[in-house]
Amino acid sequence: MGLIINLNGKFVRKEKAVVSVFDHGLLYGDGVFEGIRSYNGRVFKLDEHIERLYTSAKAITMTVPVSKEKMKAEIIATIRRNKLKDSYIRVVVTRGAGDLGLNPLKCPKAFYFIIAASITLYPEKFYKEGLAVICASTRRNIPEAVNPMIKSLNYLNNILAKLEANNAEVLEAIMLNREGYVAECTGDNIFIIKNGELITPPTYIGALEGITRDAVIKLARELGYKTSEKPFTMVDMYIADECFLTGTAAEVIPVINIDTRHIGNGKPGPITRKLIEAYREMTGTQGTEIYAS
Ligand code: PXG
Repeated sequence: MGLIINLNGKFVRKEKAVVSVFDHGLLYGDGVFEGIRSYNGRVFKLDEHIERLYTSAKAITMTVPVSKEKMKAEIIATIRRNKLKDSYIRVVVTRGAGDLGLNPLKCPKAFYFIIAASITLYPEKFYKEGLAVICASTRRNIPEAVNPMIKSLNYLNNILAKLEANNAEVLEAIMLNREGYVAECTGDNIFIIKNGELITPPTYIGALEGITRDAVIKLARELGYKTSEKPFTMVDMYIADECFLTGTAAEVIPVINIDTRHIGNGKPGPITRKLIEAYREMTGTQGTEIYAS
Protein backbone atom coordinates (compact mmCIF):
# COMPACT_ATOMS: atom_id res chain seq x y z
CA MET A 1 0.00 0.00 0.00
CA GLY A 2 1.32 3.46 -0.89
CA LEU A 3 1.42 6.34 1.53
CA ILE A 4 -1.80 8.10 2.42
CA ILE A 5 -1.36 11.82 3.10
CA ASN A 6 -3.58 14.06 5.17
CA LEU A 7 -4.12 17.07 2.92
CA ASN A 8 -5.93 19.76 4.88
CA GLY A 9 -8.09 17.18 6.66
CA LYS A 10 -8.70 14.85 3.70
CA PHE A 11 -6.90 11.56 3.10
CA VAL A 12 -5.43 11.31 -0.38
CA ARG A 13 -2.96 9.02 -2.06
CA LYS A 14 0.62 10.29 -2.23
CA GLU A 15 0.33 10.93 -5.98
CA LYS A 16 -2.68 13.20 -5.39
CA ALA A 17 -1.12 15.06 -2.47
CA VAL A 18 -0.23 18.32 -4.22
CA VAL A 19 -0.31 21.97 -3.20
CA SER A 20 -1.04 25.10 -5.19
CA VAL A 21 1.84 26.86 -6.96
CA PHE A 22 0.35 30.02 -5.39
CA ASP A 23 0.85 28.68 -1.87
CA HIS A 24 3.07 31.09 0.03
CA GLY A 25 4.73 28.19 1.81
CA LEU A 26 6.24 27.35 -1.57
CA LEU A 27 6.60 30.87 -2.95
CA TYR A 28 8.18 32.42 0.15
CA GLY A 29 8.82 29.73 2.77
CA ASP A 30 5.94 31.37 4.65
CA GLY A 31 4.77 28.68 7.04
CA VAL A 32 5.81 26.48 9.95
CA PHE A 33 6.38 22.79 10.55
CA GLU A 34 7.14 20.01 13.01
CA GLY A 35 8.97 16.70 12.74
CA ILE A 36 7.59 14.14 15.20
CA ARG A 37 8.37 10.47 15.91
CA SER A 38 6.26 7.55 16.95
CA TYR A 39 7.84 4.57 18.68
CA ASN A 40 6.15 1.21 18.96
CA GLY A 41 2.61 2.58 18.60
CA ARG A 42 3.10 5.73 20.70
CA VAL A 43 3.62 9.32 19.54
CA PHE A 44 6.56 10.77 21.46
CA LYS A 45 6.11 14.25 23.00
CA LEU A 46 3.00 15.00 20.93
CA ASP A 47 1.79 17.82 23.21
CA GLU A 48 5.21 19.51 23.12
CA HIS A 49 5.33 19.41 19.32
CA ILE A 50 1.79 20.76 19.04
CA GLU A 51 2.62 23.60 21.44
CA ARG A 52 5.73 24.51 19.44
CA LEU A 53 3.82 24.36 16.13
CA TYR A 54 1.15 26.78 17.37
CA THR A 55 3.77 29.02 19.00
CA SER A 56 5.75 29.19 15.75
CA ALA A 57 2.51 30.02 13.90
CA LYS A 58 1.69 32.75 16.41
CA ALA A 59 5.16 34.24 16.00
CA ILE A 60 4.41 34.80 12.31
CA THR A 61 0.76 35.82 12.99
CA MET A 62 -0.63 32.82 11.17
CA THR A 63 -3.80 31.13 12.36
CA VAL A 64 -3.60 27.35 12.16
CA PRO A 65 -6.90 26.39 10.51
CA VAL A 66 -7.77 23.74 13.14
CA SER A 67 -7.65 23.60 16.94
CA LYS A 68 -4.78 21.93 18.80
CA GLU A 69 -7.06 19.04 19.81
CA LYS A 70 -8.21 18.55 16.23
CA MET A 71 -4.62 18.66 14.95
CA LYS A 72 -3.61 15.98 17.45
CA ALA A 73 -6.53 13.81 16.35
CA GLU A 74 -5.62 14.33 12.68
CA ILE A 75 -2.01 13.31 13.36
CA ILE A 76 -3.11 10.12 15.15
CA ALA A 77 -5.63 9.35 12.41
CA THR A 78 -2.96 9.76 9.73
CA ILE A 79 -0.59 7.33 11.45
CA ARG A 80 -3.44 4.84 11.92
CA ARG A 81 -4.51 5.18 8.32
CA ASN A 82 -0.97 4.21 7.25
CA LYS A 83 -0.92 1.37 9.80
CA LEU A 84 2.39 2.54 11.25
CA LYS A 85 3.88 1.88 14.68
CA ASP A 86 7.34 3.40 14.27
CA SER A 87 7.14 6.48 12.11
CA TYR A 88 8.36 9.94 11.25
CA ILE A 89 5.57 12.47 11.06
CA ARG A 90 5.85 15.78 9.27
CA VAL A 91 3.20 18.40 10.05
CA VAL A 92 3.30 21.46 7.82
CA VAL A 93 1.13 24.57 8.03
CA THR A 94 1.52 27.05 5.18
CA ARG A 95 0.17 30.57 4.82
CA GLY A 96 -2.03 29.13 2.04
CA ALA A 97 -2.66 30.22 -1.52
CA GLY A 98 -2.48 33.92 -2.30
CA ASP A 99 -1.34 36.03 -5.21
CA LEU A 100 2.21 36.53 -6.43
CA GLY A 101 2.92 39.38 -4.03
CA LEU A 102 4.36 38.52 -0.64
CA ASN A 103 1.54 40.10 1.36
CA PRO A 104 0.07 37.43 3.67
CA LEU A 105 -3.20 39.39 3.78
CA LYS A 106 -3.81 38.05 0.27
CA CYS A 107 -3.82 34.50 1.61
CA PRO A 108 -7.31 34.02 3.05
CA LYS A 109 -6.69 30.72 4.80
CA ALA A 110 -3.72 28.75 6.09
CA PHE A 111 -3.32 25.24 4.71
CA TYR A 112 -1.97 22.13 6.40
CA PHE A 113 -0.81 18.65 5.57
CA ILE A 114 0.48 15.69 7.53
CA ILE A 115 2.82 13.00 6.23
CA ALA A 116 3.34 9.87 8.32
CA ALA A 117 6.02 7.67 6.84
CA SER A 118 8.11 4.76 7.95
CA ILE A 119 11.36 6.04 9.32
CA THR A 120 14.85 5.51 7.99
CA LEU A 121 16.95 5.24 11.11
CA TYR A 122 20.50 6.51 11.35
CA PRO A 123 22.76 3.42 11.19
CA GLU A 124 23.52 2.03 14.67
CA LYS A 125 27.22 2.43 13.82
CA PHE A 126 26.98 6.20 14.43
CA TYR A 127 25.59 5.69 17.95
CA LYS A 128 28.33 3.21 18.79
CA GLU A 129 31.25 4.97 17.08
CA GLY A 130 30.15 8.60 16.91
CA LEU A 131 29.91 11.19 14.16
CA ALA A 132 32.42 13.49 12.53
CA VAL A 133 31.10 17.03 11.94
CA ILE A 134 32.47 20.37 10.76
CA CYS A 135 31.92 23.97 11.72
CA ALA A 136 30.20 25.72 8.80
CA SER A 137 31.21 29.16 7.60
CA THR A 138 27.52 30.01 7.08
CA ARG A 139 26.29 31.78 10.24
CA ARG A 140 22.92 30.99 11.83
CA ASN A 141 20.19 33.53 11.13
CA ILE A 142 20.28 36.41 13.58
CA PRO A 143 17.33 36.37 16.01
CA GLU A 144 16.48 39.97 15.07
CA ALA A 145 15.86 38.83 11.46
CA VAL A 146 14.45 35.29 11.19
CA ASN A 147 14.53 34.03 14.77
CA PRO A 148 15.75 30.41 14.91
CA MET A 149 13.20 29.84 17.70
CA ILE A 150 10.53 29.85 14.98
CA LYS A 151 10.42 26.49 13.22
CA SER A 152 9.58 28.05 9.88
CA LEU A 153 9.58 26.59 6.38
CA ASN A 154 12.44 28.95 5.60
CA TYR A 155 15.38 26.54 5.99
CA LEU A 156 17.72 27.98 3.39
CA ASN A 157 20.13 29.15 6.11
CA ASN A 158 20.45 25.58 7.41
CA ILE A 159 20.62 24.14 3.90
CA LEU A 160 23.59 26.37 3.04
CA ALA A 161 25.42 24.92 6.04
CA LYS A 162 24.31 21.40 5.11
CA LEU A 163 25.92 21.90 1.69
CA GLU A 164 29.18 22.63 3.48
CA ALA A 165 28.76 19.38 5.45
CA ASN A 166 28.17 17.51 2.19
CA ASN A 167 31.31 19.02 0.68
CA ALA A 168 33.31 17.93 3.72
CA GLU A 169 31.70 14.46 3.51
CA VAL A 170 30.27 14.61 7.03
CA LEU A 171 26.63 14.36 8.12
CA GLU A 172 26.20 17.52 10.17
CA ALA A 173 27.59 21.04 10.45
CA ILE A 174 27.84 23.24 13.52
CA MET A 175 26.53 26.76 12.98
CA LEU A 176 27.80 29.79 14.88
CA ASN A 177 25.79 32.90 15.54
CA ARG A 178 26.81 36.32 14.22
CA GLU A 179 29.13 36.91 17.21
CA GLY A 180 30.90 33.56 16.76
CA TYR A 181 29.23 31.63 19.57
CA VAL A 182 28.11 28.08 18.87
CA ALA A 183 24.36 28.07 18.15
CA GLU A 184 23.25 24.63 16.91
CA CYS A 185 23.56 22.29 13.93
CA THR A 186 21.53 22.36 10.71
CA GLY A 187 18.84 20.06 12.15
CA ASP A 188 20.03 19.24 15.66
CA ASN A 189 20.88 20.95 18.94
CA ILE A 190 24.37 20.58 20.38
CA PHE A 191 25.82 19.79 23.81
CA ILE A 192 29.32 19.60 25.20
CA ILE A 193 30.39 17.94 28.42
CA LYS A 194 33.24 19.36 30.49
CA ASN A 195 34.22 18.03 33.90
CA GLY A 196 30.94 16.14 34.20
CA GLU A 197 28.75 19.16 33.36
CA LEU A 198 26.46 19.28 30.32
CA ILE A 199 26.50 22.62 28.53
CA THR A 200 24.25 23.70 25.66
CA PRO A 201 23.83 27.16 24.09
CA PRO A 202 20.92 29.25 25.41
CA THR A 203 18.25 29.73 22.75
CA TYR A 204 18.86 33.51 22.64
CA ILE A 205 22.20 32.70 20.97
CA GLY A 206 20.12 31.59 17.96
CA ALA A 207 18.94 28.02 18.40
CA LEU A 208 15.68 26.16 18.25
CA GLU A 209 14.26 25.15 21.62
CA GLY A 210 14.58 21.50 20.69
CA ILE A 211 12.17 19.06 22.25
CA THR A 212 14.90 16.42 22.43
CA ARG A 213 17.21 19.05 23.96
CA ASP A 214 14.69 19.72 26.75
CA ALA A 215 14.11 16.00 27.33
CA VAL A 216 17.86 15.35 27.56
CA ILE A 217 18.41 18.24 30.01
CA LYS A 218 15.72 16.74 32.28
CA LEU A 219 17.13 13.23 31.93
CA ALA A 220 20.64 14.41 32.74
CA ARG A 221 19.42 16.20 35.87
CA GLU A 222 17.57 13.07 36.97
CA LEU A 223 20.80 11.12 36.49
CA GLY A 224 22.55 13.60 38.77
CA TYR A 225 24.55 15.60 36.23
CA LYS A 226 24.92 19.35 36.38
CA THR A 227 23.48 21.08 33.31
CA SER A 228 23.73 24.66 32.16
CA GLU A 229 22.74 26.84 29.24
CA LYS A 230 25.57 29.22 28.50
CA PRO A 231 27.38 30.61 25.46
CA PHE A 232 30.55 28.89 24.28
CA THR A 233 32.91 29.01 21.31
CA MET A 234 34.55 26.49 18.96
CA VAL A 235 37.59 26.35 21.27
CA ASP A 236 35.31 25.04 24.05
CA MET A 237 34.12 22.40 21.59
CA TYR A 238 37.64 21.33 20.67
CA ILE A 239 38.67 20.93 24.33
CA ALA A 240 35.41 19.34 25.50
CA ASP A 241 35.49 15.91 27.16
CA GLU A 242 32.43 14.79 25.20
CA CYS A 243 30.04 16.18 22.63
CA PHE A 244 26.67 15.03 21.32
CA LEU A 245 23.77 16.22 19.19
CA THR A 246 20.05 15.96 19.92
CA GLY A 247 17.09 15.94 17.56
CA THR A 248 13.86 14.11 16.87
CA ALA A 249 15.42 12.22 13.97
CA ALA A 250 18.97 11.76 15.38
CA GLU A 251 17.85 11.29 19.03
CA VAL A 252 21.10 11.51 21.06
CA ILE A 253 24.13 10.96 18.85
CA PRO A 254 27.79 11.23 19.89
CA VAL A 255 30.23 13.54 18.09
CA ILE A 256 33.82 12.33 18.17
CA ASN A 257 35.50 14.54 15.60
CA ILE A 258 35.07 18.22 14.73
CA ASP A 259 36.99 19.86 11.87
CA THR A 260 39.23 16.75 11.81
CA ARG A 261 40.13 17.19 15.51
CA HIS A 262 39.34 14.38 17.96
CA ILE A 263 36.96 15.24 20.79
CA GLY A 264 38.04 13.72 24.10
CA ASN A 265 39.74 10.44 23.26
CA GLY A 266 37.97 10.21 19.90
CA LYS A 267 35.35 7.75 21.15
CA PRO A 268 31.80 8.29 22.47
CA GLY A 269 32.14 9.26 26.14
CA PRO A 270 30.59 7.54 29.16
CA ILE A 271 28.01 10.25 29.94
CA THR A 272 26.86 10.41 26.32
CA ARG A 273 26.46 6.62 26.28
CA LYS A 274 24.39 6.77 29.47
CA LEU A 275 22.17 9.46 27.98
CA ILE A 276 21.64 7.47 24.77
CA GLU A 277 20.48 4.55 26.87
CA ALA A 278 18.23 6.69 29.09
CA TYR A 279 16.70 8.43 26.06
CA ARG A 280 15.96 5.08 24.39
CA GLU A 281 14.31 3.87 27.56
CA MET A 282 12.13 6.99 27.55
CA THR A 283 11.10 6.80 23.86
CA GLY A 284 10.27 3.13 24.29
CA THR A 285 7.96 3.67 27.23
CA GLN A 286 6.32 7.11 26.93
CA GLY A 287 3.93 8.74 24.48
CA THR A 288 0.37 9.05 23.23
CA GLU A 289 -1.16 5.70 22.28
CA ILE A 290 -2.06 5.51 18.58
CA TYR A 291 -4.14 2.34 18.62
CA ALA A 292 -5.86 2.66 22.02
CA SER A 293 -9.63 1.99 21.79
N1 PXG B 1 17.63 22.66 15.45
C1 PXG B 1 17.07 22.74 14.24
C2 PXG B 1 17.47 23.86 13.34
C3 PXG B 1 16.13 21.79 13.83
O1 PXG B 1 15.57 21.88 12.62
C4 PXG B 1 16.40 20.66 15.96
C5 PXG B 1 17.32 21.65 16.31
C6 PXG B 1 16.08 19.59 16.95
O2 PXG B 1 14.80 19.83 17.53
P1 PXG B 1 13.88 18.66 18.08
O3 PXG B 1 12.66 19.34 18.59
O4 PXG B 1 13.59 17.74 16.92
O5 PXG B 1 14.65 18.00 19.15
C7 PXG B 1 15.77 20.74 14.70
C8 PXG B 1 14.75 19.74 14.25
C9 PXG B 1 16.00 16.09 9.37
C10 PXG B 1 15.27 17.22 10.00
O6 PXG B 1 15.50 15.59 8.36
C11 PXG B 1 15.56 17.61 11.29
C12 PXG B 1 14.87 18.68 11.90
C13 PXG B 1 13.95 19.34 11.16
C14 PXG B 1 13.68 18.97 9.86
C15 PXG B 1 14.33 17.88 9.26
O7 PXG B 1 17.06 15.72 9.87
N2 PXG B 1 15.24 18.96 13.19
